[in-house]
Amino acid sequence: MASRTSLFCLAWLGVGTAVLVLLLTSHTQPQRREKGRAESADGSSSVVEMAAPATSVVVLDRGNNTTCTVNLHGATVVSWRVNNQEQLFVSKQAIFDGKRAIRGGIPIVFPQFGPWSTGPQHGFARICRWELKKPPERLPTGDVEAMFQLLDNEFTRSMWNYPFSLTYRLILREKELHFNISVYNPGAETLSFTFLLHTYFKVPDVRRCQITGMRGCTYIDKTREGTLYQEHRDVVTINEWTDRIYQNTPLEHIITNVVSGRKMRMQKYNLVDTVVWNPWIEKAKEIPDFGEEEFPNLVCVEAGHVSSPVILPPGTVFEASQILQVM
Ligand code: TA6
Repeated sequence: MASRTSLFCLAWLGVGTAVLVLLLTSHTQPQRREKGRAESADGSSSVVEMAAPATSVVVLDRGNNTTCTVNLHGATVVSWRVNNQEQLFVSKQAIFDGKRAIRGGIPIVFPQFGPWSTGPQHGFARICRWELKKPPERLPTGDVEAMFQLLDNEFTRSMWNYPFSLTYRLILREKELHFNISVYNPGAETLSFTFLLHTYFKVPDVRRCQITGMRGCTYIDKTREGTLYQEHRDVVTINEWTDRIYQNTPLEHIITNVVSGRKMRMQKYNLVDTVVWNPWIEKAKEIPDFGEEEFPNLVCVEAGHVSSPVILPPGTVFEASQILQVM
């Protein structure tokens, strides 16, 4: 005969799941009035439904004030807190209307990096509503895993008329966040696309940041008409408008002087390029959902496959991953 406690837990689990299913229908961003919250039995997750349009946020909670918050709009990671320290930059002017891309966090760029003749800059993945394929679950290691999926639909096919399945698995560890991406081609035609994780790191002062791993790499400088140059410095620093696509970069970068002066390690697999961006003073004024004074507090270091397209024959899968680690 099952004990009273286990009966109680089972009952609570049933309730938690029911609420979870109910709430995955709607909307919006933390600043807005909270309407409902569902916690999972093991405390590893909550889905927050807000009282305004159109997205849900999914929270992976590892305990010890270590959380990762994902907005289903674009499956955009909008917060990663390690021991209560926020690691990602989100603009105070960011717009959470379920339509435009979120200015900050980690937007997903797919199937087109940069300007696009048949669709918006940086593709549609960051402006589509994604499905929560697997709600956050605590793993035997104590880490928390969740999976998100975007399938082709009428909207995506209006710009890119191909079937695809894009899956995004996140694992929240003690001081690490793991991203596992897979693109499956279920169709009869070969796909050609570019992909990037447009990561906005929060920093006290970008002028004090250094990024390793670019020495010897060629880069396309978008601040100088896309001219190709070679990087000769051991560490890249930022003291002006910077917008560079570094090609064939190594598997690892270290970014110094991120939150509270710590270092951030970025490891990447099958993401052969690294984009480094900061709009600086003048460009910041041109970005409507960005505060003019905010440019010193972010550095974008973006792992991607952008300088040449991924060619994906029918029935095959492209897999890539990134690990961010607070050092
Ligand atoms: O990744 C760097 C970049 O491509 C820059 O050229 C700049 O445009 C930035 O992305 C932001 O793009 P967005 O479309 O989000 O305004």
